[in-house]
Amino acid sequence: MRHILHIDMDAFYASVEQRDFPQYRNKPVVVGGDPTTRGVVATCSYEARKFGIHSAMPCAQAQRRCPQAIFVRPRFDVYREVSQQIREIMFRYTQLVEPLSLDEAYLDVTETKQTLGSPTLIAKLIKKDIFEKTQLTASAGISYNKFLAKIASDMDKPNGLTLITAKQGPEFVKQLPIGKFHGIGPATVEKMRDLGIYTGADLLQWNLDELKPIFGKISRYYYYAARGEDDREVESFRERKSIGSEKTFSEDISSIDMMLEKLHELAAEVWQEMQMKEVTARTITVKVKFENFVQVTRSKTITSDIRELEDITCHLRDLLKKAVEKGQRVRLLGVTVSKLVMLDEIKIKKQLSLL
Ligand code: DCP
Ligand code: MG
Repeated sequence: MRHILHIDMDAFYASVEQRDFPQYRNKPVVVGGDPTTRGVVATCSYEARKFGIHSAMPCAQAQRRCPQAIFVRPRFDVYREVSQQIREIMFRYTQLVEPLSLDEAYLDVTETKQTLGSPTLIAKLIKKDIFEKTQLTASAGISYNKFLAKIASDMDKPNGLTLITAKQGPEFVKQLPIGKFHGIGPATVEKMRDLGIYTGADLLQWNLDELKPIFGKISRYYYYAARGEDDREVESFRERKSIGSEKTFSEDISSIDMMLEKLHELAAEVWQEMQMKEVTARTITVKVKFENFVQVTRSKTITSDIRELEDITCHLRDLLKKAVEKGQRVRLLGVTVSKLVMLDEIKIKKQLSLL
C-alpha cells in the first residue's frame, strides 16, 4: 500500500499578503484585479470568505458583498519564491513530489515512512517546516492514494491535517458529492446529474462498460474512484513531459472525415486529462500508423497556450493532411500535447488581462 500526502497552502496569495503587510492581518483581503473594472478574484483571506467571496468571482461583486474588504494586486514573484521554498522542504522528505500548482503538491512518502515513522507524523513535520520557513500554514491530506489525499487536505482547512485510512476509504466515497471528485468540473457534474449520479454511491452502480461510451478514457478513473481506489502514481513534474491518447481500430480506416472524427475524440480525452492535471501545452502532435505498420508523426508548436479544446482541434485537419494521403489506410491514430506548463500562472495572467 502507498502512503500519499497532499499538501495545500491556505488562502495562499492572501496569506502571503497578510504576512508581508501586518495591517492586513485578521482582515478581509482580496487578491486579484481592480474592483472598479472587470477584474476577478484570484483568492481571498478566510476573513473575506465569511462574506461569500471566492476565487473567480468578479471583484466588483466581491466589493458589494464586503465593502470594507482590502483589494490588493498579486505579487507573483513573491508567490513563486514561497512556492520554491515549500518545494525544497517537500524534497527533504521524498523525491516523489508532484506539484499541481504553486501552492499544492502530492508526495509519495511510502519509502520515507521506513525511516521517519507514520505518514501523519511526516505530514506534521512538513507543516511545521513550512511554517518555520515561511510563517504560512498549509493543510495536509493523508491517505493511501492521490484521489483521497487531495480530498482529505480540503476537509479541515485552514491549518488542517486529515487522514483517510484504507479501511475508511470506500465508505467515505459513498457519501461524497460527485463535484468533490478531483477532475469532475461543473460540466461533468451536470452530465452525471442527468444520469442520476449525485454521490459516490450513485456512481458505484455503474460498471466500466456503461461509463466508457459516455465519458471515454477518464471512465476508468471514475470507476475506481467510486470504490475509493486510484492507482495513479505520484509523478514528479520533470517526468511528465506530454499527455496523449491513441487508439487502434478494429478495422483500418481510409476516410479522412472519419479519421478527423476519431482525432477529435482523442483530443477531447487529452483535453480532459490536461484539465485534470491543470496543465497547458504548446505543441500538438498527431500520430498515424498505416496498415503496413509504418508510423508517422506530425507536430505543430503554437504561439499561445492551449486554453480550450478548440485550440487543439483547430490544428487537427492540417496535421492529418500532412501525414496522410488520400486513399491510405490507417490502423492507429494518436493525439499528444507536449511542452507542458502548469496552469497556475496562466490562469492568473488570464484573469489580469481582463483588467
Ligand atoms: N488561484 C487563482 N484563481 C483561481 C484559483 C486559484 O488565481 N480560480 C490562485 C490563488 C490561490 C492559489 O491559486 O491563492 C491557490 O489556489 P487554491 O485553490 O489552493 O486556493 P487558496 O490557497 O487561495 O485557498 P485554500 O485555503 O482554499 O487552498
Ligand atoms: Mg491552497
